[in-house]
Formats: sequence, structure tokens, C-alpha cells
Amino acid sequence: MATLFLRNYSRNFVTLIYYFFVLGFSAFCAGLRHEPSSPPRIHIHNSSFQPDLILRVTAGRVPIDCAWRYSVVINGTIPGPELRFREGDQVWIRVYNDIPDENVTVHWHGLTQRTSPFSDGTPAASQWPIPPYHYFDYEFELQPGDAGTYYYHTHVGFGAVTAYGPLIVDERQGESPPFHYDDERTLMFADVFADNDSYIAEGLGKNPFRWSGETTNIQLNGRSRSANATANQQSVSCSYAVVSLEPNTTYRIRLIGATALSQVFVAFEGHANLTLIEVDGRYVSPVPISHLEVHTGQRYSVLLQSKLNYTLRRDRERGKTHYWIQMESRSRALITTAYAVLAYTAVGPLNNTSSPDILRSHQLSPCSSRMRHSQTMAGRPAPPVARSPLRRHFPRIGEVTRRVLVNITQITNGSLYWTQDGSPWYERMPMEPYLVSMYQHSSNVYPDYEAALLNGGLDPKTKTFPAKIGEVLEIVWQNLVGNAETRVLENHPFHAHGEHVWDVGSGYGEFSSQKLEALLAKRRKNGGPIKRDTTNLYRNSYPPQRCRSGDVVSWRAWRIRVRSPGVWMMHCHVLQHMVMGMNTVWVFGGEHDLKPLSREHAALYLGYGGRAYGNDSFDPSVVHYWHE
Ligand SMILES: [Cu+2]
Repeated sequence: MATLFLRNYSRNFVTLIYYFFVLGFSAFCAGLRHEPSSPPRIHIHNSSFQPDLILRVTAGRVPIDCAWRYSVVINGTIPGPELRFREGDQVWIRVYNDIPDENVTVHWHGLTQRTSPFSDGTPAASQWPIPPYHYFDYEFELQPGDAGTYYYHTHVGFGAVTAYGPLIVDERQGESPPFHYDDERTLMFADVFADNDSYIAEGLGKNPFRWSGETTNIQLNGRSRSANATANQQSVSCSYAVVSLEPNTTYRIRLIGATALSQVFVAFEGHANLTLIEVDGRYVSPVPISHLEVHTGQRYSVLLQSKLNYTLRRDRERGKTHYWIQMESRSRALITTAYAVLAYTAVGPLNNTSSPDILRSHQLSPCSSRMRHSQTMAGRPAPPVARSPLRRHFPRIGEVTRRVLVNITQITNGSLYWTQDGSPWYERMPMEPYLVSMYQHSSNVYPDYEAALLNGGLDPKTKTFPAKIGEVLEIVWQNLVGNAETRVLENHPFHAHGEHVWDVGSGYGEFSSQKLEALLAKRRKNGGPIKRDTTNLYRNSYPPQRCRSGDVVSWRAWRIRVRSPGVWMMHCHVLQHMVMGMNTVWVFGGEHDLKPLSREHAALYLGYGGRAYGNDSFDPSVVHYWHE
């Protein structure tokens, strides 16, 4: 009896331990990922449903850079309104498309949509775009560790050149950021193109090809003063942006690259002691820097200590009443220089005849790597990032299950387009969004994993890159010289949807494992790679006369643990390049990994303007992933 008891006891004990670990760990992981505890349900969003926020996307003539331009704007302003949430918030945002003749989607740049994959805002990949005079209710949840700087923008055509706005995530109520600051300012950079979006997009797809031209100015928070402005033009939109500061204050300056094309170098006159604390929505251990390089899609936070009263007095006695912010588009054939102002007191109309060349004083050539090193190499995860065990571990080489080498090059045959392993991807390509097709078990668009393995990762039929949950991918973007006619080489800020990637780093020439390991050894001394969502594939300073078509001049490597089922784009964030096909679509997980959704649920999202899309006379039916 005693023996039986002991045997049962020990078996029960083992069982107990087993369940403790297996169930406990599962619950722990579910808690970390904030998985919904019960299956999604359909709700009809009638008049009793109140979204947390409403964004209205319109198009019309708006004042930009001292001229009028037909542009897409959000809630009538450039930038659109600042959206502010806290970690753990579950959010519904209703987006109205009030444009009579264009589709719209909105992407929440940098935020994972693993818990609501229809909300990623990528037309033809994860959702049908919102037709004219319809609306779509985006739902998403801010995850633990998301506190940081993001933005939102439209994801159709060239509209994001003006249709963007800041999105800030704060710590949970009662929690503080890991760095002290008294106040904060947000700086969003954008480009200026005189031609309207549809004309630019048409030209980029045309034969013969018609380039958009380079940016004519760089805007800060929707403001810039054109060099062509007359003395009489003194409106707010035709003036330098003014960032107001109080003396003796520590500011968190959030910088958001919302440009279409420009890689913006930025410096603050008289305020060169900056401390980098955040990169792409993740805190990093503090890094001292004097100025920044912000490409489209990237975000940074720096701490800036404002001047003391007596210093300001001394400066005023010398006639200095304000300090310039200099912005330059580097790495283009034509460098555009623009200015904004740091001011401690009200400033009247300004002209930049007195503005100094602050960036030049930093002795930075367009190819300089010094600051690049500070920003992308020395930064390492700050302690708060380690709160989530899922984020802590950089995948080592032994864990990598597959390397996918993606060769990027420009092809010209009258028209001009960018290819990844020989294929461009355009949002017009699939017959229906891949994600919807997956839920519908539609085999004609379902990626063929085995075929992809035999083709370097790209499924030739669906033009997607499939991966299985649990794989650890090493994605290497390689920059190849364009074909003989153009020999084009450019910088490409690659952006990952779905989740942050470990940015291993970049190098010149052809990629090799040895180069990567040498780079990693160097980076480990500085704390190791950090997680980002937009990193630059540099073009190298390769002498054009030595370029041969097809030469590999540079690479950038990412590692990613595949754990978020869904359809995620990874693409160059230069709007022109996106329109020209520089996009890839990744399908993470098979049908059994996707969130449980019946055919009935998925059918809501199946048609263009389908039942998940509302209008004046139709209340949409929408899947709720969480239950309040
Ligand atoms: Cu690009």
C-alpha cells in the first residue's frame, strides 16, 4: 500500500512537475505575447461602436514649401495628428478614405501586428485597400517593450510623402522610461516634390521611365521655407519650423524619418552633446553623438541638454538669438540642404543667409562611417529591453536554420524597375491579398515552401518568401550594380514588417560568412547587435568607372526568429523604389499556425470593399481578436 502510494505519488509528482513546466511555460509565453484567451468573434460595428480614434484621409490642394500641391493628408494636416498610446493598450482606429478616386491603407510603422494580422496596412499582402468613401477599423495591441517612437503613414502609391504622422508609445501607467528627461519634442522629416503623387507614380512605372526628380527641400514637422519664396510669403507653412526650448532642461528629442527619398543628416547648432537612447522603438545603452543620420522609416531618440540662462545671455549679447537645425539629404547626386530653428524665445521671420554649415564642421563626407558606427554599431540593448525573454537572445550562427540571400539590382529596358532575385513585387500583383487567400485555403496563391527552398527562398509561383514558424532566418540583402545602361547603385533603407529583426550589420563587397563573423566579433565587444525595423543597405563608395553590371558592392544581414504567423512585407522604404518594385513579401507559418479564424470570419476580408469595410449606409462586420 505504502509502495503503491509512493509510486502513485511519484508519478503524480512527475505529472505535476510536467504540467507545471509545460502549461506554466505556455501560459508565460502567451502572457508575453498577449495572446487572446478565447477565439476571435465577429462584431458588427454599428452606431454603438466607438473607435478610440478616427483618421480621415483626404486629398486636395495644400500649402507645402511656399506653393500649392495636390496631396494626400491625414485629418487635414501635415503631419497628421500625434497618436499616443501606452504599452498594453488595445486600440481601434477607424480610417476613412475620403478620396474620391484612390485606395488607401494605413501602416503602423514599427509596430508588430502579430495579434491582428489584417491590420498591418499592406495592400495585397495583408489586406485589401480601403476603397473610396469606405472605412476600415484597424485594431492593434501595444506589446510589452514597445515604448518608443513610431509613425503611421499610408501604404498605397506615393501618398506617404505627405500622409504621415507621429505615433508615440509610452510606458504603462506608473512605469517610467529608463532615462530621465524633463520634456520632449518630436521632429519629423519629410521631402518636397512639386509634381503630384499620381504623376510621379505614373512616371516611375512608365516606358520610357520618368524620374520624380530629387527632393527640392526637407520639411521639419510639415514646415519649410523654399529658396524661391518671396519676402511677402510669410505664412506658417512657408517658414522654418521652430522647435522651442526652455533653458536648463533635458529634452528627449524624437527624430522620425518620414522622407520619401532622403537620408537626412541632421545637426543642432550649439547643441552637439547629444545622447542616443532609442533606436526604432527600442531603448539602447546611451551613446554620445554629435549629429544623426536618419533614413526614411528610421526613428531615434536623443537626449539634448538645453543651454543655461547665463550662456543664453552671453550669446544674445553677441547677437545670437536662435540656433539653426541643419538637415541635408546625403548619398544622392544632388545634396539638398535645409534649415529649421531651435529657439528659446519668440523669433520673427528669418532667412538663412546667416545660417552656418553645421554639418560640414563635422567633417563628414557623404561616405563617412563615423556617425554610422555610433548609431548602428555601438548601440546595444539597454536593460529595460531585456524585460522580455523573447527579445533577449540574439540568434547565434549555430541556431540559424537557413540563410536567404536576396540580390537587389536595378533593371532597365526602357522602363526601370528594382528586382529582388530577378523579381519585382508590386501591390497590383496578387489576385487577392495573400493573407486572405491563406485563410480561404486557396492553393493558387498559397506559397510552395519546397519550391522556394529550391529557388533561393523565393517561391517562383506566388513571388513570396515562405518560412516556417520556429525557423531562424539569416536574411542577407546584397546590393548589385544595375545593368549596363544605368549601373545604378543606391542606399536602400530596408524595413521589416511583422516584427523587429536583429540587425547583424553591413559590409562591402560580396557577402561571406567569414565577413559576418568578423563583424559580429567586433560588435560583441560593443554589446552585440540590436533589434531594429529599418536598416540601411549602403551603396558603398565604389568608383563608378570600376562598376560592372552585376558586381556585388555591399550587403546587410539580419537574423530573425520566425514566430509571428502572417504575411509581412520587407521592402526598401524609399517611396520611389517601392513604386518601382523594390518589395518582398514573406509568409510566416502555414495555415495551422495562423490565428484560428473560420472561413466565415475570413470571408469578411475576402472582397475588395467586402463586409469588413464600412460606408455611410453599411455597418462593417469585423473580427475582434480580444474581448473587453
Ligand atoms: Cu531603395
